[in-house]
Amino acid sequence: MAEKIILDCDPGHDDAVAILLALGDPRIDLLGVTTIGGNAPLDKVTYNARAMLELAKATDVPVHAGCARPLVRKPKDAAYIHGETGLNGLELPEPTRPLDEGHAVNWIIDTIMGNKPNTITLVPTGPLTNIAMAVRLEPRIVGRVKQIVLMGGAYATGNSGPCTEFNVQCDPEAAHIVFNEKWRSLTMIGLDLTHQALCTREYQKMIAAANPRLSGALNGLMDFFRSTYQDQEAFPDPPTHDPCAVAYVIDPGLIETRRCPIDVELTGTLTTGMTVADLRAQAPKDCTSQVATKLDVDGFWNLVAAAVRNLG
Ligand code: PIR
Ligand code: CA
Repeated sequence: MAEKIILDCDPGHDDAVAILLALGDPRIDLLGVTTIGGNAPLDKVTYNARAMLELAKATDVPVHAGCARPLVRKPKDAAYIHGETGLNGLELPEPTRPLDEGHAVNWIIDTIMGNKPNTITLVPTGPLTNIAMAVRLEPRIVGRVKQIVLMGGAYATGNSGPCTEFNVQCDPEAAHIVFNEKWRSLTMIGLDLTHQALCTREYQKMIAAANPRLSGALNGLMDFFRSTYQDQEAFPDPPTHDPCAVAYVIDPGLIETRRCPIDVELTGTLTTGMTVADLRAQAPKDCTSQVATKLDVDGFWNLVAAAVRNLG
């Protein structure tokens, strides 16, 4: 039985790859895509999500637009990495499926409450505003969700600041809500893990060769992502963050984790938006949260290539 997931995202080059992985791998049942303002404003990322589904010929998957801004802070974007559209560098087909009606937060709640308990996995790969809103509106979702596997945070080095990761820093109050709920299981796929998922030119060749129809789009995505990552973050190749969270749902054996309490700093002078993971030996071990530490890099890219091949 395929794992039912809700992908809450802000596409974004790596979110786009996460969508393709979720669609192409037979072990995932993508119930719907919800969107959140992050890498680009809400209208742009929502269009991008719909266009990516069109590109993958997955017009049966609903898209619900979520929150346009964080709970407390001013919105910010990541045009310096993803360009003005959020997905600069590739030509996308016009979506044929109209945007689905209903706010993402309501759709997330209705989907979780309308399915059997312990069957739905939440995969947030953008700021956590929608998830926090859903938790406050319907607290029973926390006990009903099978697991939450999120891309966000870092226990060591940040990206948008020395020790802050972009998604959590965008909406730290929302992240604080999400990290402080008693989920059955919460896995933080942070930068500590995703900075290992570099799309080298070799891996890019491999995933592009897996699907001739999508090779132009994949090369467009990765060429743009590589050039901004070289210019803005001094990386040789782009770390492909978001599909790592989907990969963990598909095959947890690809990612090593460590169980630990995690909280979010809201009042630091240098650290607001930092995820503080208590990795001390004496930290309580009765928590349900864990951080991702080590990626099977080859296994990960093989998984992406196989999924892209399946998309036809
Ligand atoms: C990536 C992102 C934002 C800013 C930078 N510099 C790089 C986006 C990605 O889509 C991913 O979900 C997360 N936020 C990584 O911080
Ligand atoms: Ca993202």
